[in-house]
Amino acid sequence: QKNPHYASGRSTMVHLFEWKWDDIAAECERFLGPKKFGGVQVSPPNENLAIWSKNRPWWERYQPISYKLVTRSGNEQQFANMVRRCNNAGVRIYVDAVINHMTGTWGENVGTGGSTANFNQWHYPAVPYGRNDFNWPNCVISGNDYRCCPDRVRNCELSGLKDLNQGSEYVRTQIVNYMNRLISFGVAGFRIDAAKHMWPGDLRAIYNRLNNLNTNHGFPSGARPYIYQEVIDLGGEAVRREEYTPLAAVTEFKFGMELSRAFRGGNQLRWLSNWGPAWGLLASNDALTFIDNHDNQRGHGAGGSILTYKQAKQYKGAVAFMLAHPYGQPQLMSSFDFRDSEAGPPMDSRGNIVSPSINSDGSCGNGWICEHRWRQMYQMVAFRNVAGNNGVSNWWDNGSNQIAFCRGSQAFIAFNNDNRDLNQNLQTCLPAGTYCDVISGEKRNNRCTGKTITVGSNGRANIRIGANEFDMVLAIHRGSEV
Ligand code: AAO
Repeated sequence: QKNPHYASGRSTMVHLFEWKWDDIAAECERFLGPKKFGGVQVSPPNENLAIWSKNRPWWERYQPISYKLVTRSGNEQQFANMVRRCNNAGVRIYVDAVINHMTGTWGENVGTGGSTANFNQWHYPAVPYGRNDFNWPNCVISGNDYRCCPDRVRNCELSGLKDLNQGSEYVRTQIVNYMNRLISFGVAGFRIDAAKHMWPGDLRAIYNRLNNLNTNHGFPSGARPYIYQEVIDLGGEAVRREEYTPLAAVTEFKFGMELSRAFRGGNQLRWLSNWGPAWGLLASNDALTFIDNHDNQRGHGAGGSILTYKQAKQYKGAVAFMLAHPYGQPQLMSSFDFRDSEAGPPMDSRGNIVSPSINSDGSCGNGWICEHRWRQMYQMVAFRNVAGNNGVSNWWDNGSNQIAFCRGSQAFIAFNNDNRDLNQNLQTCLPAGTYCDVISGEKRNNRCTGKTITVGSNGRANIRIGANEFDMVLAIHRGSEV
């Protein structure tokens, strides 16, 4: 359950946060497929409580009211159609599975598919769940519980969200049926929301009952769903991510925290020469890696000073390092523009999500950031695909914030996060030739719209990145020759 089952030659997924299914299907065909993205994490597809009293915040989708596939992103038929079209484009779909809990208690009680619930009775007739299906008597997790009390983290409510008892055979069956229905539609795996708040033994029982991936969607027979479990563990807590790695992969929150720190200037880039488990990170195969996620980019979850699209130069640097380095299974964040931590996606006056528009330069409009459509992002996705399984070699640094390395004889990258220019003759490990820097430009009709780099017969090249340039990265690879 640690293999994402990407189509061959692909390596990176993107979280299309709050996108509609029809838009994702189109994006797979017109952009993600051609640019060789591996997959998409989609927002929770099951019915949630519509929270009008908070003007439809993004987080209403983390309050399930049933397992019907009806949300602001679309209905069941649109979901199935999206998975089919994306798989045909070589792009896998991963579902954010909210199985720890149902809703909180609210004064309004109609879901995105029209279902209702009686929160005070723990009654969700559209599943159906009743009080016996929840941990009882109920209690709410406090900040201190994270340090002292693993049983309270698992058996009490996260933020007052009604806490399902996954130890119950009936509850397990509802969850397994929901996930297996998604597998039958062709999804390749799941993000397990709030995995920290469920017992590993219960999760194991659920995972074991999941079907193999659907061979009618191009998966090999016997393929198990890819599972990455959301466990925030920055150290010092009662629940540890190592309790979950025997089951499946885990979201590695230290990854984005350390890289954000370094690219903000809080730690010299030269220390990244041994990036990986030596930094206290999980084994590479166990780690789903990202700089920011939908929570911490807006101060939820393991918030703090995480880089986001709002600090674009440093952010692109951190993402480029993530994609250039072989460690982990990377995920890109693709956001809508937000000013406060609660605001929902771009929507009209009736609460319907407004689709991203695509500008003539390929960027998005209508309030969508679409980081994945930034040249510096999608060209690094291609870089990672070309770098393949090669390790890091020929590490160079200037003793502070200028670094460079090769990925075998396939690809070379340099970073300058110092306030002085980088101007060095460096070993690129590439065959002699003229290469197009995929950060400052791209190859179009065999011409380069950005910097060109001349690699000599000894593999060396003059590499320059000015301290005040738009980007701090320079990257070349096999296939970027002009
Ligand atoms: C909403 C309202 C609430 C209301 C509730 C019920 O905001 O006021 O009570 O409804 O009606 C999202 C939103 C929530 C929202 C929820 C439901 O973020 O605000 O609540 O939807 O609509 C914990 C969990 C982690 C969780 C994270 C947000 O462990 O699983 O909180 N993330 C997922 C999703 C997220 C979603 C849910 C779960 C729920 O990604 O989008 O919530 O489905 C410590 C712990 C962490 C803990 C954080 C926050 O972290 O370690 O496990 O995350 O605290 O409580 C430093 C530390 C770090 C620490 C952090 C914060 O960074 O190093 O360890 O500080 O103290």
